[in-house]
Amino acid sequence: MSLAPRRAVAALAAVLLAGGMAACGNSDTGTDEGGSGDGKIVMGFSQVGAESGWRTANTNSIKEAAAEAGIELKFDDAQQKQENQIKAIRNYIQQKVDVIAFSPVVESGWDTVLKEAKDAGIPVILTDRAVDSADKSLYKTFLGSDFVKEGRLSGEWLVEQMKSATGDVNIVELQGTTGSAPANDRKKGFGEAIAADPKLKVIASQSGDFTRAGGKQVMEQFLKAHPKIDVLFAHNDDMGLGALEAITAAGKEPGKDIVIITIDAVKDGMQALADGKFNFIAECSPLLGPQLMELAKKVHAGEEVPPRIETEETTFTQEQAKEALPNRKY
Ligand code: GYE
Repeated sequence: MSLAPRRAVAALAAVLLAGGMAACGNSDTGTDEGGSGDGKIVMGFSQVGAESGWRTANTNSIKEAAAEAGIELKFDDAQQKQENQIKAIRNYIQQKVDVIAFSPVVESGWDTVLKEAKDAGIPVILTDRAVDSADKSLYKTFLGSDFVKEGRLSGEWLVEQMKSATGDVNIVELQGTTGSAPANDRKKGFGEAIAADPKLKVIASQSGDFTRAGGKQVMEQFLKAHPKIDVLFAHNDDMGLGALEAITAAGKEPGKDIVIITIDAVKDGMQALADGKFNFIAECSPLLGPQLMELAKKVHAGEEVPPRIETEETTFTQEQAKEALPNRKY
């Protein structure tokens, strides 16, 4: 008997609360229509930073695809800092966005904030980089490359290339951001592949943080410390491009005196490959935007999505780079 009035009071309170929130500038009235209030899906995206040509192409792809898909995008650049990403994700949770997507700078340390998103009922999509959380229910899916494979393909090419070489082949490795999935996985894949030939030896391996400046600086140190360097394996084009400067300054010819293998295949990298300064690139596609928006629509609609979606990629030799370069979009 007292139920009906109580319900009415509750409903009134809800209306007042929603009205109050709207007055405070929060456009989300708590309906199922999503955060924008006009029926548009709202996505909060936390980007790693702007450390490389790959990242710039990735950011452009996400922004363009969101506009095309009619998804309202809230975008944050974390400047390569995990704490900034966690802050951005917490903001998105507070703003009650419909979907959170992010490219985790490192693999570890996400469980708490992912749990907060889950408890708030906001689905999370990982793009580009993976997390090491044991609880896979903390995110809906992971869209990105197989970094182990990229490293392995790079290593396999080198094994083939050095088949008839005599004596030790000294390799230096420029690693990506310490603790990031692509740095961990590319190192692993490459290491496993070159283990097939005991004369292939990694004599130095250090992080250049995926940047040109980092690549140049670390390569300078490598060149000073090691008189005989036969091969450079750089975890991305940008570090390889930075290293080119150090190699030339040391009076060596990149691509001839030192064989250079990189990953990504962005335009500047492909140009260096076509010019004979790089020797091999394993592709890593940054154009994840369209697939990400598709996934966002699906998870928002409550549809099932596969837990892992892999990007399709290839590899390039110098000849192949010359052919592909004119049609390269990024
Ligand atoms: O290879 C590198 C970028 O996570 C796959 O991050 C990405 C990597 C990419 O800075 O250039």
